Amino acid sequence: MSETPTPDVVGGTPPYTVRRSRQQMVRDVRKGLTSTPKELSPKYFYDERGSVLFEEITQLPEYYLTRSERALLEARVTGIVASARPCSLVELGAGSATKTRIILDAMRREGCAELYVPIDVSRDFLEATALQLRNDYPEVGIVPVVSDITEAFTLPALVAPTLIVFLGSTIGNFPRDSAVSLLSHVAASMAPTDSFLLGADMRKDPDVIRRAYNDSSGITAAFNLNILERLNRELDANFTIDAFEHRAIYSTELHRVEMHLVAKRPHKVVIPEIGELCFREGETIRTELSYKYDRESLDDILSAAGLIMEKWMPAGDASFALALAHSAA
Ligand code: AVJ
Repeated sequence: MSETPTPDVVGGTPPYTVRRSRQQMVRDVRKGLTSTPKELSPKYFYDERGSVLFEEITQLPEYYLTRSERALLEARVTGIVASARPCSLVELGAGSATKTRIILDAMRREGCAELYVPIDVSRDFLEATALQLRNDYPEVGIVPVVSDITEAFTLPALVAPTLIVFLGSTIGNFPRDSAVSLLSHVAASMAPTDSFLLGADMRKDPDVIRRAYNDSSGITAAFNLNILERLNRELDANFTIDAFEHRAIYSTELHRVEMHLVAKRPHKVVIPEIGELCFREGETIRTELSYKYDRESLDDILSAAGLIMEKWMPAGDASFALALAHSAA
């Protein structure tokens, strides 16, 4: 991990990063909505409202992922910290860092909790998370970094060894090749004493998975539609939200959930910096992929990225798994 202080550290936030990310957003949205089929990156789900809606999703009875991973972490964290012996914890896609506290508590018990670096694309949410963590872990250096994890980012100086964690099965948002390239960056930045912990959702009864993305209280639908509300808020688009409906399907061939927004009627949308977009009735915008794994498919991604799995920790009900790895280099 390169050890130069970065301008994206919250608290020292020059306007440049904000401008850059807005221009990037315009480029991404133009590319996605002028391609066939239309698509939008799931990273744009996570504005303040989207991050709050996702927290609500994690509480839903149908959305088993967070509960499964939390129970697994609670059961295995002592062993993970004993073998990784981390003094620094770096988290990709930290969100509210609720599960991370299980790891920080175990590092504290081991008397080696020096530094926590949460990385997330949602600035406001990350600031709120950091504030809370500073209160609860006054002895730990909390250095949040605002960045899209698929982009190059630099980290503050770390106290070795470092444990890098990527939880919540967010790896599932990335098709194999982009997952491998993302993890290759992680592997390339790891010292021989560093470790990597990956959380991934396992393949299971398709109906269980479908229900997790089509919850009966409609929170996932609101989370999905919020991406259009965000384009209205931030790019002055004129999407009519109820002209679209949420759809989440699970492909048992591709082992992935696909989330879409379906146009209920033919209509036009204008985004000033992009132009006029036409939607046919039934045309969709794909907003997210969420791949599901087994041991082989995870081992394949890790080893292709230059990471060697040293611990395979499936949940008792095989619903979720954690994999601890180190760099092959
Ligand atoms: C945060 C990407 C892991 O794919 O399960 C939850 C996001 N999308 N409900 C997932 C999500 C719909 C979630 N990840």
